[in-house]
Amino acid sequence: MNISNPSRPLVMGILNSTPDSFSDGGQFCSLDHAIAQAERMHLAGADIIDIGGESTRPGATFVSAAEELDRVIPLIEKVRRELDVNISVDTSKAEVIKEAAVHGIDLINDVRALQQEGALDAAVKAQLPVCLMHMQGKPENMQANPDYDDLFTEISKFFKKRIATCVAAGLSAEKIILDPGFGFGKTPQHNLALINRLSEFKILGKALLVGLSRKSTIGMISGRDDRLIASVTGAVIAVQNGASIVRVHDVAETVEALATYQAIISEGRNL
Ligand code: 8Y4
Repeated sequence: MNISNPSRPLVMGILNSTPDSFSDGGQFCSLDHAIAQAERMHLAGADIIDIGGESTRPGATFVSAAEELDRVIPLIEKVRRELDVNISVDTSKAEVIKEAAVHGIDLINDVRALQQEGALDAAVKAQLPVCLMHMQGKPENMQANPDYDDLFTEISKFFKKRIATCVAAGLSAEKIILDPGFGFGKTPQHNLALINRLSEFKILGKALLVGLSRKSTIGMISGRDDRLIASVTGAVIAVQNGASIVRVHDVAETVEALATYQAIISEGRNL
């Protein structure tokens, strides 16, 4: 399967590797917990497991490269060894890209679009598919006052510039995936417009990735705590509007919803 040009929509399952959050005296450490979660997502039909060691939620605190490596590399190693699934590394750091590439990952997922020191160089050397995401501002301040002259023009301009820079540095154009960055320096209205008019980015000729799962804009729609139905509905509409990859927490539910969508648009030819 070609991740940056897939023949069907792919589901990327989110694996969080926050250390110690599930430790209960060594009986069931965070590594075991994360592996079990990865296995569940794989069985539920995830095409890609996204492994990250840095929180990019609004206001999250800085994580060093050493800390990120500690969280992410053991997980990558174990998932690679135990599951036949694509692995993406959610990172912006050159050191993490390099080390993850050594362990045979399949995709670099960078919310900072390879703009951090050394990241582009590391990605070029790895020759892996890359997801370049748009963000206005930085995680620390991005939700303070999101502001656009024209949302789609500004994001498209950013994409074109990053594509040009990355290709000039030696990244292969066919390996680039674009992501408008739902929730990253956007108001709820911006976020919903991005999904509604996602197809406008297709002109750039790249696969599109969208991550809206359980984000606060999604929570505002139903007011429910779990955000499940709103997340799954949003994922289906993103795919309908041209997303090639959806990044989700609820893999089983999203896979079922996308199978339903596929059955309808193929009028049952897939059944
Ligand atoms: C609840 C759960 C509320 C999670 C918020 C969140 C994206 C991404 C993230 C995305 C790509 C997040 C790493 C933020 N979002 N990568 N990463 N696209 N490509 N927040 O939209 O999930 S982290």
